[in-house]
Amino acid sequence: MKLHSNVTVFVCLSLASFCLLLLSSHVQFAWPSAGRPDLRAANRAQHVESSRQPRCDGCFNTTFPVFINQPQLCEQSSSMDIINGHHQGTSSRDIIDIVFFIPSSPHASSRRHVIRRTWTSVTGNNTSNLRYVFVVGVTSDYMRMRTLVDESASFRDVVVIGFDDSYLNLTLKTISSLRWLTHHCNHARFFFKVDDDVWVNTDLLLTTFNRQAPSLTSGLGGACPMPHRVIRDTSNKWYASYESYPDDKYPDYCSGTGYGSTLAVANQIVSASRDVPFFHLEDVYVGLCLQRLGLRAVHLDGFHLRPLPTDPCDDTVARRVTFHEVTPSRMTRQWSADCSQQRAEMRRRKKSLFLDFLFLVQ
Ligand SMILES: *[C@@H]1O[C@H](CO)[C@@H](O)[C@H](O)[C@H]1NC(C)=O
Ligand SMILES: *[C@@H]1O[C@H](CO)[C@@H](O)[C@H](O)[C@H]1NC(C)=O
Ligand SMILES: *[C@@H]1O[C@H](CO)[C@@H](O)[C@H](O)[C@H]1NC(C)=O
Ligand SMILES: CC(=O)N[C@H]1CO[C@H](CO)[C@@H](O)[C@@H]1O
Repeated sequence: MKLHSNVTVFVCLSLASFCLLLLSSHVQFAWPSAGRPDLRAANRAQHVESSRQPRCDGCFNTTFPVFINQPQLCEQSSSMDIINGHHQGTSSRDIIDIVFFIPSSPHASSRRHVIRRTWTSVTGNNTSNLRYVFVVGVTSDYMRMRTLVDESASFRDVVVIGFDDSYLNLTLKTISSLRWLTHHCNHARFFFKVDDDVWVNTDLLLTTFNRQAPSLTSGLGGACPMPHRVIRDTSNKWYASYESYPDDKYPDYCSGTGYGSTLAVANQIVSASRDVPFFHLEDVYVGLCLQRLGLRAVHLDGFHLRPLPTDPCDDTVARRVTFHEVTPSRMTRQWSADCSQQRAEMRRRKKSLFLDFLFLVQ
C-alpha cells in the first residue's frame, strides 16, 4: 500500500514536470521581476475591446489542469490509520473544521516556509482538525518551477494549477482554488482564504465561525462590506478601467485579505462563476458571485486590516482574528514570543484592581 502510493506520487510528479517542461518551452509568460505587480503594464493589459457585461451564459471557464495535486491533504485520520494498517474507527478527530487556502506565487517560498513554521503549524502537518494548502499558478521560469516541484514533494502542501501566475490572474487563482477545495475537501465544515502576508489567530477564527455558523450557510464572512466606490485613478493598486467595470459601484464584498464560509457556499460560488464574467479584483469578483446567488457579505468582528502591533505581547494580538501586511520576520517574532509573564502580570493587575474596588465599596 505504502509502496503503491509512493510510486503514484513519483509518476504524478514526473508527469507534472514533463508538462511544465513542455509548457515552458512553448509559451512565454511575463512575470514582473521584483514580484510586485507592474501597475502600468497591468493597466494596459486590462484594456478590453468591449465593456464588461454584468452576466453571461457560461462564458468564464476556470477549469485548468491541476499540474501538482495533493489529494491527501483533507484525508481524515481514520482513512490514514487504515493506510497504516490500524483502523481506529471514527472519532471527533475526524472532523475537519477549517481548511485554509493560501494563494501564493512561485517565487514566494520563503514566505511559505515562515507560514509553515508559524501559524499553520497548529495543523500538525495537516493531520488535525485544521488543514492548509498553498495554491500557486505557473511561470515560464523553468528553474523556479523545478524548485517548486521539489518544495511541493517535500512538504506536500503546495498545489500547482495550470494558469499563468500573475497579479491580474488572482481571480483565476481564487476560483480554481475553491474548485479544488470542493473536489478534495468537501467534507470540511468551513474554508478560509487568506493572503500570505496575513497573520491568523486560528483559535479565535474557529470560535467566530462556530458562533456565526447559521449566517455562514447563506453568506461569506470577513472584513465586509468593503467600500463600494470603483477606483479610476490609474496609479492606484485597485484601479479598474471603465471597460473592465462600467458601473460606479461594487456590490457588497469582503476584503481579500481573509474571508471564509461553509463548503456549501464554496460550491455555489464555483457554479455561479461560470456566468459571471471575469473581473481582475478577486475579492470584488467573489462579491459579484455572491450578488448573483443572493448571498450576503457577513461582517465578522476581529478582522483587522492593519499590521501586528510592534509588541508581540500586546493584548490586541489575542483579541483579533487577522492582521494584514505582516512581514515574514514579524511572523517569526510573533510565533516565538513568550507572553506568559505579561499575561500573569495582567491577571495580577486585574485582581488587584478588583480588590481595590471591593475595598472602596465597603
Ligand atoms: C474549460 O477549459 C478546459 C481546458 O482549459 C476544457 O477542457 C473544458 O472543456 C472547458 N469547459 C468548457 C465548458 O468550455
Ligand atoms: C511535521 O513535519 C516536520 C518535518 O517535515 C517534523 O519536523 C515535525 O516534527 C512534524 N510535526 C508533527 C506535529 O508531526
Ligand atoms: C492569465 O492566465 C491565462 C491562462 O494561463 C493566460 O492566458 C493569461 O495571459 C493570463 N493573464 C495575465 C494578465 O497574466
Ligand atoms: C496528510 C498530509 O498530507 N500530511 C502532510 C502534511 O505536511 C507534512 C509536511 O509539512 C507532510 O510530511 C505530511 O505528509
